[in-house]
Amino acid sequence: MATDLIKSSSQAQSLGNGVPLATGQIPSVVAELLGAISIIDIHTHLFAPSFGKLSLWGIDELLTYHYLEAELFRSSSVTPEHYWSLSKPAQAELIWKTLFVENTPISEATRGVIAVLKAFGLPTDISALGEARAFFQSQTLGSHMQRVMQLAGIDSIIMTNDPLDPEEFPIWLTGVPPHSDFHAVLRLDRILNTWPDHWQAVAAQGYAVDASASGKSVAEIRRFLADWAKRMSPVYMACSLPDTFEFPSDSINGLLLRDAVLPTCREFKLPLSLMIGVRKQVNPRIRLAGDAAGRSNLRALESLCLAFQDNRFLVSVLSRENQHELCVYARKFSNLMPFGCWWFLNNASIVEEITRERIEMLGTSFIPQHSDARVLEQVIYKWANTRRTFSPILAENYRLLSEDGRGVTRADIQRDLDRLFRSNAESWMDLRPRS
Ligand code: RAT
Ligand code: ZN
Repeated sequence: MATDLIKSSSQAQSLGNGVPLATGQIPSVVAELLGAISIIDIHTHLFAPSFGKLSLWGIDELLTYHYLEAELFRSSSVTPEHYWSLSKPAQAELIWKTLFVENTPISEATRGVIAVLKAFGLPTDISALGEARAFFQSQTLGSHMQRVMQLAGIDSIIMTNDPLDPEEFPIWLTGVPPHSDFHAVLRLDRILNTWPDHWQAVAAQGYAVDASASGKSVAEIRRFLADWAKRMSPVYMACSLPDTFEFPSDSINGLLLRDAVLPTCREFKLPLSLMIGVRKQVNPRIRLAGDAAGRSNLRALESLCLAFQDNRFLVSVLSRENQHELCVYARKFSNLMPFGCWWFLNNASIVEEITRERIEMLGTSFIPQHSDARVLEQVIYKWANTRRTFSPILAENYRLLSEDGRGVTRADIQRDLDRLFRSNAESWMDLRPRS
């Protein structure tokens, strides 16, 4: 054992792992190690292949991503109603023509499609759609998925699984075979946010609940959550919450959170992911693209972290204005793990700002990013963008540290990247393959 340690430390020395880097070397070493690390993607909307048509991939799905649909309606006179009446290939063609042919694809979401085409060696010019379609049609999902994950530099994909989604829950009831790269998450939005619209779906699964969550409903919802936790083996439970979220609260949301969700998380030793600040359907005409963002009062989060110290909270906030407060709360509560630059924040300029303040305030004790991918190949561009934005920020912090008197080694950088992109997630979630 001792000899092994001596051997590995001398190997490290000979690889330069233990020698402080010259400040000029730091950026390239950070870029190299960040390029090589295999990342755990802690929040996506992707599905393992066994979920069949819920697993989205290919050029038509990429082009009809709701981030691009929102952009379509800004650059085309097509009405949402007409757009929704089209077939998926026709929708994809309209978005291609509008955003990629008639306009230059310089937005984050349009550039992403270009980066995916390039990653597969496909043309990116105006005539590319036909060739891209032929390419994706010739792929088989299993091997294509492996290639995509390798190109993205990720090895674990954490899904979003809704036990009340009419298309998804029957698949779980027939049995989902474990997949070594995919992990489940028990998503609670329909239960916590829109109980009056969904209690009947819970009742239809055999639980004695009512519209106002009264009487034995809470106990029954706990039984529902426990049954689904056993069925899915989730790595955490999750809910997105409006900017108006309050806690404590006498609302159904507050009651179910306190008396059903948090106790079940404790029972199954699961963190709860709260994604706070979404304003759902401010423009329902554009469907999934119709949600917006709002600043939240994070005193609600303070109350949760303080009152439930045996629960762990993975938290992302959608408003730029809430980011600094989130870091402050993470400094107060070790049961709070900030994660990701969510949705409208996942743009280089904002990611840069958020990441800088997180490093300055939290060191490496946060999870910098998740992809939120809905279409498989999106992980390629989203993680490339994260690496591209993150690398100079980390290098800059190491340069400052070196100048302040503490040399930085390759081993330091490797350890920090491991923590940020892997072990912070691994220590909060059980990512062992389920049997
Ligand atoms: O980023 C998105 O795709 C959003 O539509 C949401 O799905 C969000 O990420 C969420 O998980 O609620
Ligand atoms: Zn999401």
